Amino acid sequence: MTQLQHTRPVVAGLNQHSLVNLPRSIDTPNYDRSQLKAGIVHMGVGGFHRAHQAVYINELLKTPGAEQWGICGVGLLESNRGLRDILKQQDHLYTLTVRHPNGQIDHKVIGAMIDFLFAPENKQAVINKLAHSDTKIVSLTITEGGYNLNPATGEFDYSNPDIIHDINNPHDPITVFGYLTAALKLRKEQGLSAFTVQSCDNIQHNGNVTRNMLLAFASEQDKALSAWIAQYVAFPNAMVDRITPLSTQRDIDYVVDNYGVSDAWPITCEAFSQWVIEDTFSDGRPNWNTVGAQFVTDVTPYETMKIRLLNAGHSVLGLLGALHGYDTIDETISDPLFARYLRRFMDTEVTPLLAPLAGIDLENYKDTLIERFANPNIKDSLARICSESSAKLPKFIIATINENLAQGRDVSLAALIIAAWCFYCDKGVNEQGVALKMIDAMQAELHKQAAKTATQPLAFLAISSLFGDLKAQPAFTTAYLNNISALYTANSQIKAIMQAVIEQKSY
Ligand code: CS2
Repeated sequence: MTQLQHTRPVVAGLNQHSLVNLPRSIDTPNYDRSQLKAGIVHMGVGGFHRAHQAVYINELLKTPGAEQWGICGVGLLESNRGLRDILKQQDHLYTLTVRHPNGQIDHKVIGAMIDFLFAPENKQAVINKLAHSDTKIVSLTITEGGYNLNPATGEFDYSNPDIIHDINNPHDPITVFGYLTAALKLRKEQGLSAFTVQSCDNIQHNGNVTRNMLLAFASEQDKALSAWIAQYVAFPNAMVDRITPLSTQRDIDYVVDNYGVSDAWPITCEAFSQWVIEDTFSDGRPNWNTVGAQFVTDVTPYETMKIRLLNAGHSVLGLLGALHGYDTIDETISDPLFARYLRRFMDTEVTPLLAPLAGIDLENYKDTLIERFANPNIKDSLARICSESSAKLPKFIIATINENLAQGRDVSLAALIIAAWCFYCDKGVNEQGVALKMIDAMQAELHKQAAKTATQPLAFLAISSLFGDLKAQPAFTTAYLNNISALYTANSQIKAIMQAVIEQKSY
């Protein structure tokens, strides 16, 4: 008879009761969580929110007087059911393991979240929560793709079936726009003040985009409501930053071994964290500036710098590194050719477009980025970086290409990135023939167009919602076609192509 062998001792789960048993070196919430009110309702609770905004709030709650700024999470997707169960079982607590480049590790338990509502099970509860008088801010991390805009035109996409459903069924929403509108309508009817809608996604002018999209949606339902939203709801733009890899079994095991409790969805992230926010709020806000965030009147230059250097840099390493056969960002950037390619791209195709920023030394910012990417203790998978590239690249890289073309500047390093993306979508394997993960809302269309490349080399660029009229711009297509023909040569090697592009680049 074999008996079940436990490789690890059974440990208690993380929750409010087990907190007292944690080693003293762990930073646990030292505030009375039972006294917190949910002044913030957050839609889209993923790893990033839990490593960023919730951590700022956790710090703030350690000082008295901030009790009104607890967070209630909301999950809109069916796939959030498991998350709801985990958070509930853990009294909405979770561990945060911060890994510095030098090996230092900080252990924390974050207590800022006090409730979580799973929308598919009770839509009205979510609408009521959003319309509750305690709710002052509704924050969003719904990913770049969640804003429902056509990236090439910037217009709201009315053809999305979920949006059509929500416009016609105001009491049965599916999308974030349906929920926000239903709740704001209730607030207006009840004479409550409007909440702030605060985007925390990597989109240039994320507040303005959210405003434009919400107004486009609401005006289809109720013109008077849309005018009220335009007048009273604030949509601060913000730049958000903290590299947060997807959690793995390794992280779960690490928590058991080092915290002495089990956490079914722990977060691991880098030590660096930045949040620059425009100080325009409808009905008050936490003093985030006392815990490391920065309030400014215009966030535009910070956003551009971050999206065009960090996020774009990730995509450069992600797409090129994946084709070569690397798995993580730190592994990719430790290859000198990839580091050189990225730095050239940042220096010659991005930096000349960036406005100077008081107090920020761009050379130093780029050096820091390279160090952050190289952090050997953060295993950020290229699969995460390459996921949803159709929502990311228009903002991260194609915008840069368009601006360079408009100024008559060279785009050859960026052209290889787009060609590599096409090859990735077409073949779906790396140089060793190993399958690459493809997670993208536009997956079918990307593959369909990319697969025509061998016979119609510009077919991929015909996806006009992503590329606009790029295929009609010889200054781009000449470089793109060279790269396509190099990539589609039998036994091509991405490193040889990168080397050739660097050598031939005109400055
Ligand atoms: C990444 C971002 O998803 C991506 O492609 O570039 O998630 C990045 O890690 C964060 O924006 C860092 O702040």
